[in-house]
This record gives sequence, structure tokens and C-alpha cells, in this order.
Amino acid sequence: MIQKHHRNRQSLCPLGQSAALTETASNSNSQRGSALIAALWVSIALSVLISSMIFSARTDIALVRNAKEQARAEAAIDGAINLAITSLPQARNVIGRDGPTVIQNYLIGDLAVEVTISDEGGKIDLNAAPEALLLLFFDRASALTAGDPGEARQLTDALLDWRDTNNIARLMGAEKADYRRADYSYSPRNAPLTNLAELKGLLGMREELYRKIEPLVTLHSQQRGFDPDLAPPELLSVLMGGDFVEDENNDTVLPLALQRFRTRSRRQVFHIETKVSRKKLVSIITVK
Ligand SMILES: [Ca+2]
Repeated sequence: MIQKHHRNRQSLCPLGQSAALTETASNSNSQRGSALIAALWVSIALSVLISSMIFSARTDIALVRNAKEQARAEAAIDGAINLAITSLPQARNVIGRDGPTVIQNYLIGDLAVEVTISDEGGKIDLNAAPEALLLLFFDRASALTAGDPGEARQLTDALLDWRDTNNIARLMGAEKADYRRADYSYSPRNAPLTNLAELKGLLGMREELYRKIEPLVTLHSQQRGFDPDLAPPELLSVLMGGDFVEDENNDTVLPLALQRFRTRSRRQVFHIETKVSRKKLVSIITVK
């Protein structure tokens, strides 16, 4: 548009005057053009600035809204957990009767909180389980996640080395020197595990295998075996390599190889899991 304006001005001037006028006009047009261009750039810059300010403000509002929702959800979860704790004396007598978990639903404000209570006695205690149970468990879980044939033996030894007090590695195990050789920044605890994340840190532990077994183990039952009537179905499925059956009393039937690991839970440690969601708003339409 600016170039077109220059051409029009030149065609109207007599020949002798054309140079100076053209130069002046050209300068004038050039300045105007520059000013226009500069103004255009300022305008673009301003619009970018305004856009970014609007975007920034919107982001801030969204962040504040998210933080507020998060705080509300956390408060609702805390409230639901406290309610679930007060219901534990009743729940402990019900858990295992019709299934390994008890589900309670609470409505707090407009938030629905689903609470699942389970007994840790149904899981395998990594600190208390004997070698034979750990080997069996790792063996089945490893096979289900396409692990190497020797993986179960290696992980069992690594776990036993992690929790025993000495620094003498078992045949397939790993102690401080082995972790150092493998460039790990830590060593075995040489004491009972205090956090399930330590299982993930075992030398040779695969991510896929860890994800498979983490929900099925505990550090709190303090029992050598597990209570099959309180066990997560997934644990029974892993240990038995597929489906499992119950007898006429709804007691889980364990194969011979697993019967020696059957224990009765002390019903003292419970796992409470929560899931919070916004209550669905339902429109009420009155038809006259
Ligand atoms: Ca050790």
C-alpha cells in the first residue's frame, strides 16, 4: 500500500520539479511509511503484549481455580477418611465376608468420595514372608510379565539381601558392592524395608514387574503368609496362575503348594483408598 502511494505522487509532478519534490515527497512518504510501519509494529507488539497478558490472566485464574478445587477435594478426602476410620470397628467384621474389600460412599458438599477399605493381612509382607513364598510369588509374577527364567531367583535373593543385616551376598543376590559395581547411588538397607519404593530400587527390578506386584504386597501385616479370604483377587490370580475357586463357605481353595502360606489376619492394619469425583448434577423437569 505504501509503494502504490509513492507512484501516484511522482506521476503528478512537472518534469523540472520532479526531483526535489519527489525527494521531499519521497522523504515525507518514507517517514510516513516508516511511521506507519513503526506504528504497525507498535500495534502488533501491543496486541501481542495484550494477548499475552490476557492469556497470563486466564492461566492465573485457571491455576487459582485448580488450587481451590484441589484444596476442596483434599478436605473432602480427609473428611471421608476420618469417617471411614470411625467405621473400622464395624468394617473389620464385614471385610472378607462377601469380598476382600468394603466400599463406603460419602457425599461431602458436591463431592462424592468412594472409600475402599481392605485388610493388609491379605497381602504378602515383604519383610516377613519366607524365601519359599517370595520365590513362588516372584516366579509367577515374572512369568506374567515376560521376565527372564532366572529373574525370580535373582529378585528373591536381592530382597533377602536387602533386608538381612549382613553384607554377604547370596548366590544370585546383591549387597553393597554389587550396587556400587552397577553404579547405583545407594546400598541395601540391611534392615526391614520401611517404604514400598525400596522394592522398586532392588537391583534388577523391572518397572513392569514392579507395577504388577506393588499393589499386592505390604510392609504391615507382619505375617509369614497371607489370608486368602482377604487377598486382592489379583494376588490369588498371580499365585495360582489364573482363576481361583471358593468352597461352600466362601473360603478360597488354595492349591497344595500354597496351603502352608495360609494365615489368618490379625485384622489390625487396614488400607484405605479414596476416589473423589464431582457429584453429577441432575436437572429436574416438572411436567404439568
Ligand atoms: Ca544385607
